[in-house]
Amino acid sequence: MLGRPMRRALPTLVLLALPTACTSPGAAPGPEGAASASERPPNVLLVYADDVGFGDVGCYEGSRTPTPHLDRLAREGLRFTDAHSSAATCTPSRFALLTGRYAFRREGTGVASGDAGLVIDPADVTLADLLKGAGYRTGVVGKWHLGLGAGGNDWNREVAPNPRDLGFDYHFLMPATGDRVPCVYFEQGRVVGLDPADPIAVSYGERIGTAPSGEEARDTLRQDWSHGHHDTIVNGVSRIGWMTGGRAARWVDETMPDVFTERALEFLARAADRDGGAAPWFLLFASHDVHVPRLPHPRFAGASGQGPRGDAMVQLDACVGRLLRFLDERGLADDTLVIFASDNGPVLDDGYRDGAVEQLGDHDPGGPWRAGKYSLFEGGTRTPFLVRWPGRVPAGRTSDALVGQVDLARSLAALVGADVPPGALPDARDELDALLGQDPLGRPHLVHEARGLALRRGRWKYVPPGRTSDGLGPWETVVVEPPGALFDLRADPGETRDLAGERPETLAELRDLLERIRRAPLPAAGSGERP
Ligand code: NG6
Ligand code: CA
Repeated sequence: MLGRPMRRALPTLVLLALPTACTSPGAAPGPEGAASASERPPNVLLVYADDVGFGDVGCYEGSRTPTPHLDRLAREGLRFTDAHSSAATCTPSRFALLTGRYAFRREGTGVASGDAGLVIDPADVTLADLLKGAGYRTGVVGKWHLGLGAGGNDWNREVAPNPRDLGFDYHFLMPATGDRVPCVYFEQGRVVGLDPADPIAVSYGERIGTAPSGEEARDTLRQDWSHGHHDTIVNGVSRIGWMTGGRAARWVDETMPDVFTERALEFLARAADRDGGAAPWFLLFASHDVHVPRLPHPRFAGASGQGPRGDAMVQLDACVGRLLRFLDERGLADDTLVIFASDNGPVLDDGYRDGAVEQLGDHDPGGPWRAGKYSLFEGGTRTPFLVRWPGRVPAGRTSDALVGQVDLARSLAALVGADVPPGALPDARDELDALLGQDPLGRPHLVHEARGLALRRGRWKYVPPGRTSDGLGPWETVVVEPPGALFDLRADPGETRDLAGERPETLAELRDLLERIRRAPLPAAGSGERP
């Protein structure tokens, strides 16, 4: 037992926060009459990166990429070494992050196409619902990839349901991914900048339109494809899926991070000014970097020495720098919990020939962990995770606690004193103590989803029999023979020695535990129980 109440009441937080908030340097006084930080829970800025591996952030082992702003978060906060996305791809990770429910429990949570319907049921309680219910102004800016509307949408009209039905007051999004149509921005239920005289149409079945495809006009492309990605050409790059019209609304990849950052800063300025600064805000800033296609702004060309993939990482870091500067300039840094996380592990060639493999040099995107995106090995989900809250989270420390993104909703609900209705966030535990650096252990066990499910329990990792991918793209397929593989991550972080034959009882325990979790959420959420 962890030996603390399941849900902390806000008054406790207020008492704890008072001494540090009063003495911390640099805390700018709020506007006249505004509530001070100590009277309300913190703002929450969740920076969610795309395909950023453990070793892609400068302050992590293996990195050769300059990321001064993310390194600053580590210096001023906690750097986690055993933090995980819920899955090794985007859609299921984002689903679990927002709903506190493992994605394998819900059909249709695999990588969503660009015309998929909303993957989260508006009846589900989400992280945004809980924070909004606690008085937060809530926003999401960036990559969504959780479907919109009923699916097969008419993008010329309002598309609903959308994030407004999931607790977000504001959204400005890329609907799916950069490599999938529709290649337009979507704000408050509508495509941005659409000319009614040039309606947009999207198809993931029949080809539409007469423009040459990426397969036919391959020699005209600004970035060649290596697998898939050879349908409609937008901004000189071919994508997955077919799209016609909507020309004035089409995005330019190179300016996308600036567009997202500006929309985010506008949201933050509005939210920070609301009620004289008295009400807290939550922003999910979901960067598209370093997902493909990687077309960073020309001002980042050569910034990493690793080609476009590393340059996109430097670009992401610069966006984080702009958001942090806003907090500094507004005197909000001490009142804001900043979290940096990634939706899955790293990948090099993910469908475009952008030099990621050839220009890698001695940069190691996965750090010490095996494989990356798509894999059941550690690199699939073990990703960078930084938490900064000056005065409340120890600065410059490292935590080896086992942390899962599936717990964020319940842990943040506990932080702000929000009531979680029975049955909501079924797989999420209140792991706030681990997030704040007060519990060195974190979760007792964690499911890892790729094509199939693996399980962590303490030092042990169970990978079931079957196929999984290895490497960082191009991939190899590894076949795990029955009864599955068992690794001791403490002794063998690289998952090189299968102990299935030596420790059959441990393997059986993990396999049985995974089966119990698969059948039903376990243990009772937030009970603090350690099996
Ligand atoms: C794959 C795409 C890949 C990427 C991935 C989703 C092909 C050949 N590959 O199907 O490029 O888009 O889906 O990535 O089409 S994720 O990070 O959004 O989950
Ligand atoms: Ca991703």
